[in-house]
Amino acid sequence: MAKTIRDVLDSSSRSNPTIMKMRNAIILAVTLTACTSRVPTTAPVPSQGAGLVHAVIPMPVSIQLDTSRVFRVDSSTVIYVDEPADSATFGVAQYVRAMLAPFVRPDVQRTAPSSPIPAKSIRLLINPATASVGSEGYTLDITQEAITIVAKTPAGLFYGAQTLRQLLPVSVEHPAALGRRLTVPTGHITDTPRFAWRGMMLDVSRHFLPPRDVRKFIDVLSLYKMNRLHLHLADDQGWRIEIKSRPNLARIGGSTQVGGGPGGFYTQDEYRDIVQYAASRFITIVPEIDMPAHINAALASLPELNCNRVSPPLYTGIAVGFSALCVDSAAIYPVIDDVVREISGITPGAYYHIGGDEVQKLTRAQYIAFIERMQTIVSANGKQMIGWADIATARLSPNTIVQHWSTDSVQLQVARGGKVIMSPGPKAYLDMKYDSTTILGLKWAGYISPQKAYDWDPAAYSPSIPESAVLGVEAPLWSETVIRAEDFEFLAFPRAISIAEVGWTRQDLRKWNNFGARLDIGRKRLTALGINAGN
Ligand code: TNX
Repeated sequence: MAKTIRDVLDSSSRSNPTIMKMRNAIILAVTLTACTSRVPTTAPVPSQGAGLVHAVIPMPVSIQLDTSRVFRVDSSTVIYVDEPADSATFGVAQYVRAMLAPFVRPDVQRTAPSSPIPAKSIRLLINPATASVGSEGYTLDITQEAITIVAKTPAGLFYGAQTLRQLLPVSVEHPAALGRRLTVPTGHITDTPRFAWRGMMLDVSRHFLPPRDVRKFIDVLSLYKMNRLHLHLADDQGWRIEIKSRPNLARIGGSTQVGGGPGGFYTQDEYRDIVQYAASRFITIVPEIDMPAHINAALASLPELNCNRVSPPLYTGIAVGFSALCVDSAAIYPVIDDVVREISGITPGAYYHIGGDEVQKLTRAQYIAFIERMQTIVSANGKQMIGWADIATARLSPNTIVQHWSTDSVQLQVARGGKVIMSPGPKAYLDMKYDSTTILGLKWAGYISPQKAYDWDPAAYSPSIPESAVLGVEAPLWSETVIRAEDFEFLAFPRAISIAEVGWTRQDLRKWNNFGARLDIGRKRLTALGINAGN
């Protein structure tokens, strides 16, 4: 590869000093690649005097670019998918068309795998033989004549398209901007994620976030190749999902929020729409109904969940740990069965999150028996159980996943060979303030700058959690202090993007200085997308 690029550059650069400078920068990048690793990787190399060669986040495994030659998207550009293309592949092609509108031709074309495509085209190709990039990886080839994305799966194509998007000028995010020129440097990218689980959590209980704002989060998370959105759908302050067999849960439990505002909940149709929208961007929705504590909204809605059969009032403060289901009462289990069954029925993803954190009102034996019973219920509904790592004290089945957040029992999960999602408070909690001057947010886990959210290795964070146990990373955004969508965005971005690169990019390819420089351009992209980034 290096030799080919060098040959091409040599033939065109001698007579032109500007091209000569670029040639040198590119050859330096390619040479570093060859020196640093057996797998072709390009350490981020600034081009001479011109800042970064590219600002792609997360950093791909291997990226080699020639910024002196470009592919230009224009009104003759056609998007092709190779037959047979399933609906997901076709959906990615339409996503790319919408991303480049109004430049490209409006119809996605289908073509036979071996047929030549016209110049100036963008081609998406599923090739099961691209095994080396795994189920979410891709290769992206850009010449002056054509752009080709190849992957094993539609998800891989989608991530290739996101890399293409970030190689385009930020103005790609401004369809109405005048005088846009959509050019992409030529080059070759090979990419695959480090971790399978790259997620964010939205706490829509403490403050409700309407569906359109959740969709905006989905758009931005998918731009950074995140693939899980965990929705914390119930807590003391609000129950946010319609349960048809128990309408009071949402009607009463969803009627308020922290501070006493109006609350809200998703109807099942709205939830289905969110799930479907997320799936079109290769994000799996992970629903959480926190139990047996963090449950006051449900206790206030259904008297039979309480040991004295009397509902407490709705709660609008921010204390934790004070509520609990009456776990020894047979009356609560038909309700739980209904909840798990209905939510599982509208959730195509494999996971159901039971919460399980911060229980103060139950004995250890009651807690463990409850978690084990939940495991049976969740699995009877065909889902894989997840819980905050407090649940690791129970006898968990091998495929139950725990989410590490603080001083929990994660080491018990590791000891039994189970998987862990890494959400350590001091690194990944998006509800922590950036610094002492941040108006929103909490600070119990410390201040978290974008650099602090970036500078950690999930496989080395805790001596008791080896890499083999780490399924991936997730950044929770608890919403005690955020009310409007702009407030959610203020705490989420850009730190969720730091976490996106922690989840996707190999540790040896991550350097804060380089990420910080790419993030400066990423911030412009967020602004163009109408995101209220906080730092
Ligand atoms: C801890 S993390 C909680 C949440 C709070 C959050 C605030 C976890 C499993 N529980 O209930 O909202 O801290 O940062």
